[in-house]
Amino acid sequence: MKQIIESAFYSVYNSSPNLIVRSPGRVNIIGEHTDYNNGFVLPAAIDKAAYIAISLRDDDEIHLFAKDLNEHFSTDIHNIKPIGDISWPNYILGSVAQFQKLGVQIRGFNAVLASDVPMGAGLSSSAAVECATVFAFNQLFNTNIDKVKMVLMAQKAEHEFAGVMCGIMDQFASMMGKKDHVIQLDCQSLEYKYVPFKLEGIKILLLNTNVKHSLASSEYNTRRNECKQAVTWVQEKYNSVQSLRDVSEQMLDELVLPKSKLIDQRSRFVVQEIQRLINGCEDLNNGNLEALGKKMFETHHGLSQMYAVSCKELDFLADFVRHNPAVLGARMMGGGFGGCTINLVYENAIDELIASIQPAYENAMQLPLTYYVASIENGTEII
Ligand code: GAF
Repeated sequence: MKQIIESAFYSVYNSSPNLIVRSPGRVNIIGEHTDYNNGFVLPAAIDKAAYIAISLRDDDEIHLFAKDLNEHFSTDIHNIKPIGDISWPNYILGSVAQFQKLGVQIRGFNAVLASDVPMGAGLSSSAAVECATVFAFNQLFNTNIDKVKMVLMAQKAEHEFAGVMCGIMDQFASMMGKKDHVIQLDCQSLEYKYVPFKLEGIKILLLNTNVKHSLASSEYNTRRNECKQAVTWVQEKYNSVQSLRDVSEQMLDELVLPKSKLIDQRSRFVVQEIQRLINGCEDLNNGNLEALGKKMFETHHGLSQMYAVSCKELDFLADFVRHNPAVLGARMMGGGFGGCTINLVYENAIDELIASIQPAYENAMQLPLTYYVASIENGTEII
């Protein structure tokens, strides 16, 4: 990839880049829609990544080229604002804007973006671009910002320029990932620990529905508000409660269920999921992957039936593998309404599984099913 992006840079700008940064996509083993509720998540960076090649200019102009889309975009440093018609420049511009907000005197630059993180697959292709850009700027302008602060800047780029009020998980996983480890992240304190995840004979198999329903970002923001509503109702009696992290199912029985069955279902899923992750981490520490896998299926059920962020394509894939003894666990992953399922599968059974699930899915959904065996890699880095 390094050579490909270097030569693309050369052919567009007729010079070599000062810097190339790689920032990966992510998977999440368990703990979905818990990050913006101050709960825990268990993500990891993977072997699919966004790459940004970049050089500073002597003037104020910004020139961007997205190699995979063969699209150019230009603006200047006095005019950095979200743009409406195409999305990819927003991830870069939103990240650069964070440096301007800090008062860093930035200059114009030329950049080429390339990525093998499939778009719309729920693998955080946008967080990868944001983290790559923030990391590159920190390097180019010697701003010495620590990595967790850079994660927060990348998250702000998504909020302010893409309009998705995402939690911290995706940017954290992309920036902080560590080879063969998952990150057990407390999204309230941002304390984290790396847990080894090198599983003998077991692989992470991603099955891509190849759909991204248009509801995805509007429903995401709606779920956030539904969770907030539940917290507000609980706070009427328990005023020390700050988020769903502090809420129990008894509190929901008492203060949310009587008011709204829908808000109860949404918030109950989150309360259960936070606990499920804590128990799942114990399973992982005890090497009990069967138990962890069962919890992944429970997560899928909750995301589909209670949190209502699944879709028929994701449900098809999770249901298809549910009773397959070679699949320890499976569930939809990420924000929902399309993208991938994550499956923990015995390596020697993958070919057989693909041979049966691919035609079944394509026949039922009239869509292609693609798949990736993901390995866990390091987070954002200069290459
Ligand atoms: C998306 C968001 F970007 C994350 O912050 C997280 O909320 C996830 O959906 C759901 O767990 O990927």
